[in-house]
Amino acid sequence: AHVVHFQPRGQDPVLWMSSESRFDDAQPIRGGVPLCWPWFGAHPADSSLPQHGLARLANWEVAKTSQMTGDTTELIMRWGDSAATQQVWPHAFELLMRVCFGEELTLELTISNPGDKAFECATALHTYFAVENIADVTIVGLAGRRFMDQLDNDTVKIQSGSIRIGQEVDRVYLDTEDEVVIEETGRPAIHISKTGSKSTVVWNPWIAKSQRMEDFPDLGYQTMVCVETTNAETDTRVLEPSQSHGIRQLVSRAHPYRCSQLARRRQRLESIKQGRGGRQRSRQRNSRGSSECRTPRSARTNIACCNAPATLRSASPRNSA
Ligand code: TA6
Repeated sequence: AHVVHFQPRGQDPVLWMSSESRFDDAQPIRGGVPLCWPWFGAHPADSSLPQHGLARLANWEVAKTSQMTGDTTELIMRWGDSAATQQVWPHAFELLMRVCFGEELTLELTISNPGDKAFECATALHTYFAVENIADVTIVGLAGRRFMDQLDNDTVKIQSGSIRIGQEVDRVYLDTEDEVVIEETGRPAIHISKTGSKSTVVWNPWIAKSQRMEDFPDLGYQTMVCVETTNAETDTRVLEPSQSHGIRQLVSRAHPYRCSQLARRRQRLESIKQGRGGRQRSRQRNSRGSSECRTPRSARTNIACCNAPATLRSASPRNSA
């Protein structure tokens, strides 16, 4: 149940995929949206177990496909416990992954406990976003939030303002249900909203770690950033028998049509200013104080946003969808 690609028609891919990723049963796929469950990072007690849990290496089955209204396609994948999983993680469970590909990408993981004892789990929709140049990126929405700095012994710090990335960053932001926006100069912003999650991870491996990962191009850090919707660290969830928990991430991108309009208007203003010392007009700015490309609802309905069929892989090369 690993989304490997999402590209609205006429736009650049929204998700990043390593050109050196493997697509075999032994390795996780490097890019798209890996599913981390039932633990995040290294296993708390046994470092020999797979990093980020079992879900992203498992074979899921297609439970349902349907064409919804407009251009949206729904896919539901299922995975449950087995003798093999019980050996590693001794609990009954069922996971349903619902993905909707349309003008926006919706990922919704529902975790259920059909067993007779409670379990605690961590989850991450470990999403790799594609950017043109990380140097031009600003991540907005986490100002003032506390975060655990995974590169500094999990020291808890406070985010001052927006996030710019000029080195390795590996942070778990805590107590946040905020929408996060990936802004990039001259490109449509990517909006990431969520439910069922109070922690958000921001990761970029930068140079040295990129070179250490054999399925990651040495310069790959320049064109990606992970913003992950998670239940991690202090946000893990306990499911009592018969309980379920849903974690959901909605990814939308301002339509480039609107962005190019704004860019043209900005250029005209600049040339007027330079040419005739023109009146300084207030620039269109959103509430966060930075200009943003957001397609107004009306513009969206006027522009065909047919989406190229995204590709989803059920974590097994044999039955990629
Ligand atoms: O989400 C950030 C992180 O936990 C980093 O520490 C880094 O390890 C990344 O995940 C990728 O992990 P992976 O196991 O996919 O190489």
